[in-house]
Amino acid sequence: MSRTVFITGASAGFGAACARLFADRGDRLVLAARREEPLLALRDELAPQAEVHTVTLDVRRRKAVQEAVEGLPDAFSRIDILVNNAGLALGLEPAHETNPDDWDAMVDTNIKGLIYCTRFLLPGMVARNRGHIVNIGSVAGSWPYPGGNVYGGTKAFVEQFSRNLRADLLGKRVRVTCLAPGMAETEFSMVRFKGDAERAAQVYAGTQALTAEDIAGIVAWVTELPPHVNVNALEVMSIFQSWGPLAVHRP
Ligand code: NDP
Ligand code: 8X3
Repeated sequence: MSRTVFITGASAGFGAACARLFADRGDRLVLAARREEPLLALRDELAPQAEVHTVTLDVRRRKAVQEAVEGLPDAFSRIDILVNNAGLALGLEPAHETNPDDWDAMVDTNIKGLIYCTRFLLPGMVARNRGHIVNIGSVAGSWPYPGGNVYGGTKAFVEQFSRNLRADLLGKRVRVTCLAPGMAETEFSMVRFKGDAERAAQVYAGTQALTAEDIAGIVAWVTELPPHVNVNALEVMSIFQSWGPLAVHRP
């Protein structure tokens, strides 16, 4: 049975890969991001397979999110799956050296954007007693690393918000999953390092990171489990990534 899937951050990376995979499944798509051009290119690419509605949207703007949801054309208005994926890291400096504008942008996108999309799409799911919200967290939400400061904090929020949504939704047929990927090669590092392509490439050099398609496959899988099965949280890494030891300062 075809589903209607709302994907934020669909212009690149995980979001675009999710769009391609859900389109393969025959689902109807609402694709949202700030950049219109890649969204339209994706819509044209997927047109032979899927009905696609694009929304040029900055998820940080609460009113714009509300208007986008309320303005969905009728055929796209009953959202079955929300992939809350739009997000970013900016910078890797220690906390005392960061640009506070970067902190604002991460909080506004990764936390506030995600809760706005949830808040405006969830009532329809509850009313129809049918839905699934897949929130994209990160290993950075559980495992600290130098320079992860606010980015990791925003992803810890996503984890706990996801659990609290489950608590609120007990008794409803609305599922919530928090998927926490490790290092994956997308535009993520280009964004984090503000267009420094060489520094971004170094993140993935000499190893095999996860791909956007790996993550899309997992997103699709959790939505295709029997309706009573809720994957609450899932952490996934490339086999080439693991944890470091606790740090000790020895002056
Ligand atoms: P990309 O940079 O490739 O994609 C990020 C997407 O988010 C883009 O489509 C971008 O679109 C969108 N986006 C960013 N800000 C906004 C905004 N204000 N409003 C709407 N859309 C926005 O990164 P990934 O695909 O890797 O990242 C997707 C998610 O996965 C993020 O939440 C990230 O934190 C998380 N993640 C990434 C990991 C990685 O290693 N790659 C690992 C763990 C988690 P546009 O610029 O057009 O608005
Ligand atoms: C992205 C993974 O480890 O770069 O969320 O923070 S990491």
